[in-house]
Amino acid sequence: MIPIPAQPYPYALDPAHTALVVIDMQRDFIEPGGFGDSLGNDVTRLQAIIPTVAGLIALFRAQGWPVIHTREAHQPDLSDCPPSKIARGNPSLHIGETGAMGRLLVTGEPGNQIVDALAPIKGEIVVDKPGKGMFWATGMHARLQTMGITHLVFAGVTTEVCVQTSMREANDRGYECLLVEDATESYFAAFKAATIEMIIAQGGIVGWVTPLNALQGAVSKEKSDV
Ligand code: TIU
Repeated sequence: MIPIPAQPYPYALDPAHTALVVIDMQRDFIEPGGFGDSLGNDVTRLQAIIPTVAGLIALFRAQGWPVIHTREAHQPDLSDCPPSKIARGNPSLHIGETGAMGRLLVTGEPGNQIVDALAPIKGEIVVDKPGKGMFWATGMHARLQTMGITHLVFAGVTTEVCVQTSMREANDRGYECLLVEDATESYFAAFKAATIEMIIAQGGIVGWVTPLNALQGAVSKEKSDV
């Protein structure tokens, strides 16, 4: 086990059984003209974490630990999108309608892709999820169990929506969850802060939180000690 300095107390990272989950770092949430923009959000807030997420992915790739990328994505016929989700939010464009980057939140469209700077490489898992959480209707739990994964490190957007939902789903399935706090962002600074507080409250009721440099430092120390 590699002890990672974290809140509310050190996280024991199991190097043989840990995967990184990068949630929804898609153009639809991060660039103008996508789904996030259609809901009235300032999408430029999310762009700032791209270098930190890239550093986190690089750490996992260097160790040979699994990297999983999720995308919030619906089938072109929207058969996997509840009408309630399409109607929600009084957006300028609805899910499935055509914007500057193609049809919003539809698989295969330019806006639905992960931003170029964080593009998955061969061998990494890319999961299309119709909900906010990574486990709903994805088969991910069985897949992770087959891989022997017990520990999940989280990054991505948005902190209080898809990241928190996925972390809570993972926590209920028995995974030990660590959120990298400078590799996640929200359209609302207060919601990011509140999410972190909620995760670590009550002795880590949902999991642990740490900055990237603490994770990098602990992993490189472990490597130099052996
Ligand atoms: N709207 C918002 O904050 N987020 C989402 O709709 N999806 C994700 O968080 N990926």
